[in-house]
Amino acid sequence: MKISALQTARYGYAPKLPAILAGNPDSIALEVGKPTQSIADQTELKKLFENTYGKPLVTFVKGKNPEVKKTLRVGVILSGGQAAGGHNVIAGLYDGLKKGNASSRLFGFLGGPSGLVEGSYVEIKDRFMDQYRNTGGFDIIGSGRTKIESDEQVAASMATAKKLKLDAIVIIGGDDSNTNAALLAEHFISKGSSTQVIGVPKTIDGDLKNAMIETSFGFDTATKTYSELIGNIERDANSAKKYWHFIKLMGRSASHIALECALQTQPNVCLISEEVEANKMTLGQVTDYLCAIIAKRAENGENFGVILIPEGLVEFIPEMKRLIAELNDLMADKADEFNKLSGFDAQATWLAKNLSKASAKTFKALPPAIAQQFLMDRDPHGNVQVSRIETEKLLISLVEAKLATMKKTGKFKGVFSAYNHFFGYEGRCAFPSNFDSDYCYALGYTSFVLIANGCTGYISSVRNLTAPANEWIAGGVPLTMMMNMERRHGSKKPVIRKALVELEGKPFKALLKNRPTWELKTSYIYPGAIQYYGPDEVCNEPTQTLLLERGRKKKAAVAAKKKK
Ligand code: FBP
Repeated sequence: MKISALQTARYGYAPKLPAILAGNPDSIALEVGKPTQSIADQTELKKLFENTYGKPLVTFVKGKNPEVKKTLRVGVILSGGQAAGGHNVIAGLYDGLKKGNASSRLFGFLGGPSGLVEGSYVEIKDRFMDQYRNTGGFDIIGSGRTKIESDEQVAASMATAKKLKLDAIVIIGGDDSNTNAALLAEHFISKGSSTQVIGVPKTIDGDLKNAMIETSFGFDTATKTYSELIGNIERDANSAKKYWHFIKLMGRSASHIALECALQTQPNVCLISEEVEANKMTLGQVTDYLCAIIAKRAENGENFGVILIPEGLVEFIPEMKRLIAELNDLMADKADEFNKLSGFDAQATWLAKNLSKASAKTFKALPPAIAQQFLMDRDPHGNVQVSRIETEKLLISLVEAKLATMKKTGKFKGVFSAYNHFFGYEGRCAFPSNFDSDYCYALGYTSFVLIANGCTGYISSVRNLTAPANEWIAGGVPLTMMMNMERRHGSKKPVIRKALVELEGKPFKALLKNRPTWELKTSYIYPGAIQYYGPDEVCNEPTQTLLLERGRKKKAAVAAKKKK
């Protein structure tokens, strides 16, 4: 098989490891913290997670632990959307297992969680693993979005674990998949299975984070890839000086990706869904805001610009949010009736009768092509598939209409010509940046250490990420600590809380501070492509979000010298 020169070169990249993981696995001990609490709804969650609720935080420290030398049999699952670095999580887990004991074995479940339910797997061995080191994608074993929920699915998963004599299963996924990992860990214990379950924080969306999980893997590579593309478009816009580019960016509900890309590229506008919601902005007000900037730039002779739109925006506009919530409930509660309707016209007539008056009006006002996108199948977790709603096109059509009115009254004197873009899939399978290569390998290795120490119901945690990799801190966080109760598919369910953009947080404040300048004065930054070889500031820089949230950590040795 022919492979690219970069792929060949990346096979030779040795991920940097935290010092604690660099030695022999039997010299790692666990420092066990105090029992933990869930972030909310403690009483309900305690009842639901009788066996796994409230476990302590664990941190790896130097010590002795000959236990890690035992032979282990582990299964691994890639769950949900692709994120750069997944292959390295598996590589870190594989190398850890083999370092602990060369007879340990790793099985990869094919096609996501359904591979566990159906008992479809492949054994990962040296040659197979080596083809995927430091590469993007999830093609090593594939991924999927099946949710292991029903009693039958849990029983089938247990049967697979029993057949393969699995000591543990590692689930590499986002908030929903890690919620699934927590449920599975609990089910396994309550049904007498000794198979442990460990989660790994994956998602380009960057919304699986908290005090102990500083970022999810894939966010770094995805935002750098999109920022390269945005920078290229900015330079084109500033050269041609005749187009407005409306760029929707993946990220589901949270606007972390859009915000990070804005900090990297300084576009004219970056909408932040969480801010739109806080200010209760209607779709009309969002349109007015964009038109005001377009008109002002036109006055300066600049009939061009770049606007970033977070994928989940429509979910945060009050009237749209209400509409989506009603649609979700209706499509779940009256699924039989809804599924019998043939064609959009029949659906629209049925919805006009079943939606509230306000939502029916909102739905009717949408261009039919966009309205249809609101009715597409929900994902297995009951979420509307926001990546399929063409918000960028919707905004262009609303802006066009408004500017035409403004032109008549002399409030807009420029010309408006727009292009729409959607960047999502372009960034999920890029070669992982050095950061993601290192972080993922460390996360995989950490899962091995957690398993070898008998942990279950934990998520692998690697922290202190703005310090050099050898100073990263590794350990485990109880999954129940990150949970609360939320409404899904029409009823209350235990879930890991999504981290949305904090309006009091430093990344958003950095945008706020610069916004007035970026809106009117062309201030674009062109980050260029991800670099894998070269000086630190070119190829090892973490995201702006991480740097602003955590602060830049100096090398410990340098910091100690300065203190003296
Ligand atoms: P995860 O939450 O599973 O990591 O998915 C991330 C994501 O890329 C979202 O940003 C996007 O909305 C969604 O997946 C698209 O899903 P699909 O790959 O099924 O089209």
